[in-house]
Amino acid sequence: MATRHREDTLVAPGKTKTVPPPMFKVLLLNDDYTPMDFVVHVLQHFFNKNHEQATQIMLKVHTEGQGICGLYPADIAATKVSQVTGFARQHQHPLQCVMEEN
Ligand code: TYC
Repeated sequence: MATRHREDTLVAPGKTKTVPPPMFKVLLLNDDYTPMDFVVHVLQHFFNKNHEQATQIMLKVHTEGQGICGLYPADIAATKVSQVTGFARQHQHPLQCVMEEN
């Protein structure tokens, strides 16, 4: 009796296509009330920045109004926005975190 294995199905080499997922920027927006050290902590904890990188991004947001925390697929970006917003509200800060398609 013939047994067919999945490995028998050949795909021509070089013809498989992987389509990259749409990517989203996660941004922090400036406000007048959230403490600078809280924003630095958020960037370190949720976006894996070191203290120096986090400080630079925070200062960019503070002076220019917004700054990029990272670039992620839609579901991960949405989770970051939700986690950061929840964390800020728990601490009664008005910090805004948003996503936009790259
Ligand atoms: N502007 C705030 C202050 O002066 C600091 C701040 C930076 C707030 C970045 C939000 O996303 C932000 N305390």
